[in-house]
Amino acid sequence: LSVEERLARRIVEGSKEGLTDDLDLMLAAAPPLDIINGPLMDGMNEVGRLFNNNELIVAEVLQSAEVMKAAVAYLEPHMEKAETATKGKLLLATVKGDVHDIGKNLVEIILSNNGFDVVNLGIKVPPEQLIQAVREHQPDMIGLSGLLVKSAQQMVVTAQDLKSAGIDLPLLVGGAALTKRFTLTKIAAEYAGPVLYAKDAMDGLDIANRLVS
Ligand code: B1M
Repeated sequence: LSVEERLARRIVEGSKEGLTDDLDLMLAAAPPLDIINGPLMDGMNEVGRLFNNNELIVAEVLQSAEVMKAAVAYLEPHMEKAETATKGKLLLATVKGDVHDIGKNLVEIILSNNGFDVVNLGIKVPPEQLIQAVREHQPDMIGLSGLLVKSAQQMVVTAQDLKSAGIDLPLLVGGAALTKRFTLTKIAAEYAGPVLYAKDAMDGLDIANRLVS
């Protein structure tokens, strides 16, 4: 097996054995983000496929997620860090009812490495908590993540609640169940400020940079 195949397989099998050795091998030739977006995401997507086919149980998916998290944590110190003054503050959360946080945490890592101050509220964050955090932290933008189909709908509800609370900060949304179309037709329709869809964490950084420039 190639090193890429071995890494993807470790994610699928939920095994950390030899993980850092292979990450070191890959780091010699590729930047950390390419490793995440390449073999590690391939592994996660395969986990999703197998889970969907009832070939994996939740406990196994959780183990895969642990390996993914360990790999990202190992790669983080190797990521490029821009030496800039703080560009702005992002309030970040996985929406109510959703526990998926790997993508959200990737957004946190990438934005904070690139000059943003990120306040990560964690998972299953209800709109009330978000509204309170906006008042407390005075962010420049809000980032919502959600992977479940019902989370896309929860983003609509969250946008409505934010609007009712008089909040119109730019809303950055992302996650596997979302599409640009849903964002524009359903979420933006219920919100007072701009709503921007990010297909991945790097896209999120590009959008955040544009928002503060
Ligand atoms: Co869950 N899960 N899961 N799961 N899980 C999915 C999402 C699923 C598609 C799997 C499947 O069936 N094929 C499916 C959703 C089905 C649906 O709604 N259509 C699913 C399900 C059903 C469930 C449960 C309901 C299972 C159950 O209990 N019966 C349950 C839900 C619990 C809940 O939330 N209430 C559940 C639980 C779990 C685990 C806890 C076991 C674990 C999560 C662990 C964790 O996150 N700490 C887990 C995992 C790991 C997955 C899959 C396999 C992988 C997700 C992942 O981490 N991907 C996933 C299948 C899949 O996505 N292929 C699946 C890697 C990560 C880097 O990608 O988060 O998409 P992602 O982030 C991307 C982009 O989306 C984007 O950037 C990242 C890339 O750079 N992005 C943003 C994300 N957020 C962003 C925010 C931004 C910008 C970009 O700006 C703010």
